Amino acid sequence: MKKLWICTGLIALILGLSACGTKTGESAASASPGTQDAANAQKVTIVASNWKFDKAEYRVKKGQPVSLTLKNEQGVHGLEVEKLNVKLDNKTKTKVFTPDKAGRYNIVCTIPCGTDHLKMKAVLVVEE
Ligand SMILES: [Cu+2]
Repeated sequence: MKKLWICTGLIALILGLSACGTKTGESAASASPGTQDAANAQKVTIVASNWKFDKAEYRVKKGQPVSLTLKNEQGVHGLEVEKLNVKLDNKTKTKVFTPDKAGRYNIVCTIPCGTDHLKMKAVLVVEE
């Protein structure tokens, strides 16, 4: 019986922690009043260099607009979020979209950028 309580406690703790983790992402999207979607969007910036994206995973919430920006810090890279039809490059650096399905979406580089082009991969995690 005691074991069960410990388990429940652990689960509550884990849930609490993950809730905190997502809060930080939300607070980054501080909205300026008077504008719609783009202002309320969860802002995510992906920084690309030779030959990687700055994070392995980028997290957003399902059903809320996402303003996704590509920043080329070194070299020229593009990106595509597979299955979400989001493509960014130096011409289109930011796109606002609303993921309506939770899941993991691969992010790949779309511009043949050199030696380790094929290693440029990350994941957009859309959380419930
Ligand atoms: Cu590339």
